Amino acid sequence: MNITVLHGPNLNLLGVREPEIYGTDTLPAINASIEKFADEFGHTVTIEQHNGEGGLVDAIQRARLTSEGIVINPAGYTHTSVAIRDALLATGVPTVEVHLSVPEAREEFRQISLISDIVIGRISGFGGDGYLLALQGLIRHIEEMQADDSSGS
Ligand code: CA2
Repeated sequence: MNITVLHGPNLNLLGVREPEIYGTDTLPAINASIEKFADEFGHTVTIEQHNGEGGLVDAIQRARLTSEGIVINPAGYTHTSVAIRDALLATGVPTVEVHLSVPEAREEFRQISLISDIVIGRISGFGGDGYLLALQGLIRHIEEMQADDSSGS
């Protein structure tokens, strides 16, 4: 199966700024570990990073045609974007939300996620490893859905 992995605004700066919050791994290094992990399980990934909300919305819409699942870290848009929420709802592709840090342990404006109630799972606080945990859970979820469908129950 193919999974779309989406990184939101400023995550291209990972490893370069604020390592005390977001760690020292760069985005290319995290992406390489995601590709390796998917490949080991016989799956493929489409990975994109967008600084703009529209780019993320377009990528979510494309995922409907290309992917069985979505892993997304909407970064700052987590707390503000009705458009990303609407795109995920319209697309209907099972989605896992990832955060490198634990937003709930930080400023008050990070306490709200506009997508947490529409995703199948949420991983936070494990840095770049969170994407691998999300992939593992999402692949298992999709395989179980496919097994249920083919058993006719
Ligand atoms: O913990 C996360 O993964 C966040 O989604 C990261 C966002 C933040 O707005 C969310 O509240 C939590 C920020 C991403 C910005 O990434 C940077 C990386 C390096 C240097 C500066 C920013």
